[in-house]
Amino acid sequence: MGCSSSVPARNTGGLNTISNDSSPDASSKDLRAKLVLLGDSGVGKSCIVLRFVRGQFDPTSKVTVGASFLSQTLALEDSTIVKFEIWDTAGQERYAALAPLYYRGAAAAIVVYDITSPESFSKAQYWVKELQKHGSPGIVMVLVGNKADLHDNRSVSSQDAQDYAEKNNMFFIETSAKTADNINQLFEEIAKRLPRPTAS
Ligand SMILES: Nc1nc2c(ncn2[C@@H]2O[C@H](COP(=O)(O)OP(=O)(O)OP(=O)(O)O)[C@@H](O)[C@H]2O)c(=O)[nH]1
Ligand SMILES: [Mg+2]
Repeated sequence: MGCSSSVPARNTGGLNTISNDSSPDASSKDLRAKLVLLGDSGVGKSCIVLRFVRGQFDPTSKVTVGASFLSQTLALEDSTIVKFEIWDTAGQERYAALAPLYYRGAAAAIVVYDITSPESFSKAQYWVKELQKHGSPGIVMVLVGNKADLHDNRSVSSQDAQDYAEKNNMFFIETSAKTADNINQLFEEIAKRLPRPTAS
């Protein structure tokens, strides 16, 4: 199981404040956003990132160890360029204590479950509570039901997830890293919700 990319995991030891290396010609509308993915092991976090960053799906790669870092830019319709600095965390229980190193200071969090796994939906709720307690104030939180291609084995209803998301002020979307369904939309919706710098 696993879709960790072949990019080596970069461990920053938790020093994950966003550096200020925007190029001199960067437009003032351009945004940089630290984004973290959280969720149970095997729900498809690494596959979602790999699909978004490289347009690939690799069903044979490994579980994430610690965390891995990737970045990707996205151009919005209003011509804003958003650079996502993405921390893909490891969902295995033994890594749970590391999570704060990655979500601290994050502008957005994607909490992922697998639509065929009620346990993973419970785990997602655990991460939402943790982010509410310890995440940045105003963090953009998104609930993602992944593996939507496995709808024949669905065991978390879209309605339940939508209701939960609404109660917790989250955007909700179902995706498939395998078919690429809703993957770009997921990141576009996050980009639209990021706070814009106040005009000067
Ligand atoms: N059918 C289907 N399988 C998927 C999808 N996304 C991921 N998978 C499979 O689910 C397994 C786990 O995917 P990963 O992306 O490695 O899971 P993860 O959440 O990163 O797991 P950890 O790194 O351990 O936290 C892999 O075998 C993937 O091929 C999807 O959208 N549909
Ligand atoms: Mg992973």
